[in-house]
This record gives sequence, C-alpha cells and structure tokens, in this order.
Amino acid sequence: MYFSKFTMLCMGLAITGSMMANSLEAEKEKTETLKKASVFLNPTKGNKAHGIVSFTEVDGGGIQIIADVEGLAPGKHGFHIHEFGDCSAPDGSSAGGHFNPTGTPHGSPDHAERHAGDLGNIVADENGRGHYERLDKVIKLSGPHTIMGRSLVVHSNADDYSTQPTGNAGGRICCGVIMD
Ligand SMILES: [Cu+2]
Ligand SMILES: [Zn+2]
Repeated sequence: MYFSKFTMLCMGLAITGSMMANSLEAEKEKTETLKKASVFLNPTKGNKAHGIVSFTEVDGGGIQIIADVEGLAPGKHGFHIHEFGDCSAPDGSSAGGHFNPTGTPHGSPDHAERHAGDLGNIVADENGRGHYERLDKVIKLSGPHTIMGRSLVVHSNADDYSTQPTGNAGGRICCGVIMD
C-alpha cells in the first residue's frame, strides 16, 4: 500500500480531530452527570425564618453547599440534614433526628467523627440574614448515603458541636425537603 504525503497528512489531521472531539465529548458528559439538589426552607409554626439551599457535586470531589436564609435572630443557628423528608409536623419533629447512616457521634462538620447531617451553623447578621457556604466531603447526592429526599432543618440556637445527639441547638425554626 502506498500513501502520498498528502494522504498521510489528512489521516493525521482526521485522527487528531477525532481525539479532540472525543475528549470534548467526555468533558461534556462529566459536567452533565454532576448532580444538583436544592431545598426551599419554610418556617415551622410560630416562626418566620425561610430560605433556599443548593447542593452541587464538584468535579474533583465533594458537594458545594450554598444557603441563604432570612428572618433569623442575629447569631448562630444549627444547620443540619435530618433523616426524614417530612416537615409536616408544626414543630418540624417529623423530620426525625440528624441524618446519621454511619452510627457516629454528633460533631462539627470538620470533626473526623460526625453525623453525615452535621453541617454546623449558619450565622445571621443584625438584619436576620444568614449566608452559608461549604464544600463538604461527607454528604452524597446518590448511593446508600444520599441526602436526596431527606430534610434540611435550621434551629433557633447555635449547635455547640458536643452535646449528644443534637448539639443542643433548640427548636426547629424552618424545614424543607431536599429534591433534585
Ligand atoms: Cu437539626
Ligand atoms: Zn448531629
């Protein structure tokens, strides 16, 4: 078989072109398979806190959490994922306890041992607005430890990161179910 220089050049370009197309395709697929979820937080009975939280899988690992909540008393408020996606009880008790698939003690989000649902505190300013951001390496948006269909709860008081099993964060002031 004889190939002219021109044929060889064309084949070379075609191969390079298809390799580039393949890697672009792979990149696109990766971005499309990164999962997202969000929650609308509604006040429990007698409270006015409300807000929105988003969860986005990050290329390279972890879930980026971004929350904005308003109607809070200034200061820290416990911020957790609870086991059941049920906010129907007036006091939010239907959401159950902290999501804890590994049977570990309650802690801060940065403790080696924590509930998967332990996301720490959201801090409200003097206008009652709290903003929270965290790249979390424990929660998942799929698989046996998924947070999908569970609930996010904000509390009246600060999570102290040590009192078992709740962090002594007080009542549940707003609640929402995590959905894609
Ligand atoms: Cu909680
Ligand atoms: Zn906990």
